[in-house]
Amino acid sequence: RVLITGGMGQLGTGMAKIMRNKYGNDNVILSDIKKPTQEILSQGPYLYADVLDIKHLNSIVVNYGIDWVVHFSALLSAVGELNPRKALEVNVDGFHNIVESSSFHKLRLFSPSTIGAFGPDSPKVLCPDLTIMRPRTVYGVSKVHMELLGEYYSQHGLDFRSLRFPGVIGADTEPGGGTTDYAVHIFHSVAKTGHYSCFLKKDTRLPMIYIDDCLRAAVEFMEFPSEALTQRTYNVTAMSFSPEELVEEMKRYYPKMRVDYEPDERKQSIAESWPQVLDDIRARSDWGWKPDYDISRMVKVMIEKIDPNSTL
Ligand code: VAH
Repeated sequence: RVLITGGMGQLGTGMAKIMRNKYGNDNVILSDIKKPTQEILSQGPYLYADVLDIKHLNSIVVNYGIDWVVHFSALLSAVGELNPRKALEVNVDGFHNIVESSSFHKLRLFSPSTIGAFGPDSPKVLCPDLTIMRPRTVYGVSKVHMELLGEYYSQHGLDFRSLRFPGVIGADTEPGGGTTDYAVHIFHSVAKTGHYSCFLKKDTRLPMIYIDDCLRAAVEFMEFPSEALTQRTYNVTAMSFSPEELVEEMKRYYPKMRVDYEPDERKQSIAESWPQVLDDIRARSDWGWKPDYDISRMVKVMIEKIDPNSTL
């Protein structure tokens, strides 16, 4: 049985869908502190779970016979800078509870990390798994802490696994408070109005991944035999592009689309502190990671989903 925390966020419902297809509906429990929609409720088991309450987490693990935890609860980069205290609470205290409960009950724990764990001193291009990590955001600091603590517990028996995801792009659910969110918002805005005002400069290059690849990576990685992994934390990536390169690709479907660039100072400086291209060679060689979506396939499927008429 799998427990997914942060179930109402960008990745939770998609993850539940994939895992329910594989392991059965009742074997995947989605949880959050938010009230779910009727649609989410109708798809399978849903629970209130506050990651800040370890007794409650322990009671869920025991009462529902949980074996795996997929821990998605976190505040993202941009929103974390607006409320660092809250970000520390959810991302650090919350993780302390999750890692403690997972270790005590001998669970397999997946907790995503991010390109945000890197900082301006990390290599910009082909940033490897092992390198200088001096993030400048509270989000990044909390994720480095999460990686290190997970790896520490894994020396003492916990089956901890983490992937450093780039910006995740998907049509069904929207990210909340991230720096890479523009690459999702642009599709909705252009479909509605033909226009988008971008909060990053046009040449800000960042690593990205389409949500199906991202979730498949997480499931394949979680299913991989523990002994065959040579590390507990891996980079994964699929593509890198700047807003203007994304616009170029979208113009094949929307030749008349207009984009203005009005960089948000905070988000711009966060984006500039991150690598532009990740090196995920270890994920590819150790457990066979391979993305299916490049920029043109991602743009095509995003537009087909969000604005089906425009691709006719
Ligand atoms: C953010 N999407 O922008 C997140 C992320 C790739 C960075 O973890 O904050």
